[in-house]
Amino acid sequence: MSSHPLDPLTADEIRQAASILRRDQGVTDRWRFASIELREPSKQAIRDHESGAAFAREARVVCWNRDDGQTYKALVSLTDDRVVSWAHEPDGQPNMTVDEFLECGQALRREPRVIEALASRGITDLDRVLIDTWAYGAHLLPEEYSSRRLGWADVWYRKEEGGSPYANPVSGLHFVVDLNRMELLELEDDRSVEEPQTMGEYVPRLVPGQRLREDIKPLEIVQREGASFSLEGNLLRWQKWSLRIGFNYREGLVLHTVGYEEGGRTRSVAHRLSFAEMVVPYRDPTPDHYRRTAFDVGEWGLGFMTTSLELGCDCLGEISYLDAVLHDTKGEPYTIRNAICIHEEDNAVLWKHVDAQFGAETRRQRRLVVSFHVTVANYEYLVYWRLYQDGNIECEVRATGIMVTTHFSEGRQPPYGTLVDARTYAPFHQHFLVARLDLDVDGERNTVHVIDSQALPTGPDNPHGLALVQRSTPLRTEREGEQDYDWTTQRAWKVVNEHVRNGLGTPVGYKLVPGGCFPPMLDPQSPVFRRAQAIAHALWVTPFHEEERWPCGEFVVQSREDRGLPIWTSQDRSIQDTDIVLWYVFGIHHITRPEEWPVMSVDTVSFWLKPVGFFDRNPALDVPPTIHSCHSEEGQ
Ligand SMILES: [Cu+2]
Repeated sequence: MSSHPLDPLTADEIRQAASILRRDQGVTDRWRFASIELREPSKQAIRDHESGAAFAREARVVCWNRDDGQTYKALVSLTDDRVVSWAHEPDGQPNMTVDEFLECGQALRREPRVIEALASRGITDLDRVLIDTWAYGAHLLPEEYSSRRLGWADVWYRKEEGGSPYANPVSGLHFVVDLNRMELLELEDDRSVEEPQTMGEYVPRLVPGQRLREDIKPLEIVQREGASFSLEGNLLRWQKWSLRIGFNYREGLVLHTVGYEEGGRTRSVAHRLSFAEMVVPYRDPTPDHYRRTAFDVGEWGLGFMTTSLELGCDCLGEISYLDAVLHDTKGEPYTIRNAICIHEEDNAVLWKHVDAQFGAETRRQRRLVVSFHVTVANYEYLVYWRLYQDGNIECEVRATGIMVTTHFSEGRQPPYGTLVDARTYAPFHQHFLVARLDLDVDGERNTVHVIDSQALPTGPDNPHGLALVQRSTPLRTEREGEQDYDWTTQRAWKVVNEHVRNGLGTPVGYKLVPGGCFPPMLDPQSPVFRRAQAIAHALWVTPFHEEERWPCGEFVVQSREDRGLPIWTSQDRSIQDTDIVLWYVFGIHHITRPEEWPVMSVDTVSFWLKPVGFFDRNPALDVPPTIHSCHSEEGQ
């Protein structure tokens, strides 16, 4: 039973949504369910619920018929047990699914041409072969197959039991597959590169001569009285913060209705925070890599790729976990145990001053962390949303896992990557993340200002050339909302509510402090850039629209162009004093390093949302000292 309109779909609700479509729309066993998710209620419906109104439950479903390849989008009322709408999507190729990934690997392992190609390279133990299937972009689809649902696959090989497949690329061997028929269409086999002797293992027993460090003593996090947050269903409360945890197949973790309590009432900061897309172009035009342009959110789904977390490994201390419920392509629900981790962390000093006469006053900083991890084939992304006692919100992403590598012939290393092992390089690539930030700063009527620092020229009022001012320019339309980072002005963006003033008389606001943003560095004509125009800017601002959720378009598998942000914003709607959504593009410009082989230590990027005049003064003055001596009045 769901107890709040924002709770993710339950297993029963997923089952019900699928069975309604089987009953009423002729969805048969030849169909696949690509996605079944909650249709989230409107802000009004949430407010109505808070004043006691009943709420209805609806599911959004995307499914397709494998026989004719046609895609349909449905809206299903679970409350009324009926189909609300059913629409054919002639140009829609649904997201890739885990079932297809697994079935494709199995089908190819049974395929005589594949068995023969592997045998000719001395690979006969098929249990040690890993076949990774990737999605295509429309521009690279072979013409004769352009109407099909296509995957292309590369091949990896475990040299020994328990060994890493990504240690050993089977260079030059690729398959093109019809995913609806699980039929091998093309086999590309270039054996011109001889396999080098490499060592790509990271599990200790497989690393030659590996001795583990012996000088690490246990570090334990103990909270004898338990953690200081509470979790009732999906409602999370910690100190003055409150929010609801959501989860879906595509964005994975979603934070809803993030608020901070002040003066006995909850002040809204954000209605919804999530990752709406991730684009990973490999910047290597050689035959092994030119198709490698992953849209990890739109093609695969961060939810579907979410992995279970383990206490003491992924999270340390007093942890609460939430499970996630998703579904397979038959519409059968399954549970990802411990999908979301919630815990508190000590984060060194929050504030401090040493008074010459009376000594130090020091407060330790706590933060509440809500996190989840995804594994997308060779790579993992670890996502941490952190709430701080002084109203700050930090969003951190860590990339780890195993880099894609490829072999080359003696003396022929391509310039598009870094040498990491014998005749082996790791291609350069980029990870662009698009955070969807539906901020509601003290209500829905918000305006974004671009904030630039500017040094004034020397003159009569500024004889020493010291004057620094801040230019605050409201962004009025979607065109103006297309923003790039400017290092020379230390640019940031502030979301203000002109209708709510703080005690100082200025409008309340929250600032997006950019981090980890970089330009796309792509030719405007390059296929991946045409499909991912969303990465052209560091920030986009749109007026809230329920159907505008996916910045590179809803259907990015085999897409030809970006049907998300560039289409929506071409209307050049007003973004002033209205309910707005910020789309922040950041990530990792990954120039690979030898130290990232054979497994990559986390590469970390983050951005912050910080209150600017949201409070009248430091809201964390009331944080108590942890021990007596941190407090000067009694600590002398
Ligand atoms: Cu990377």
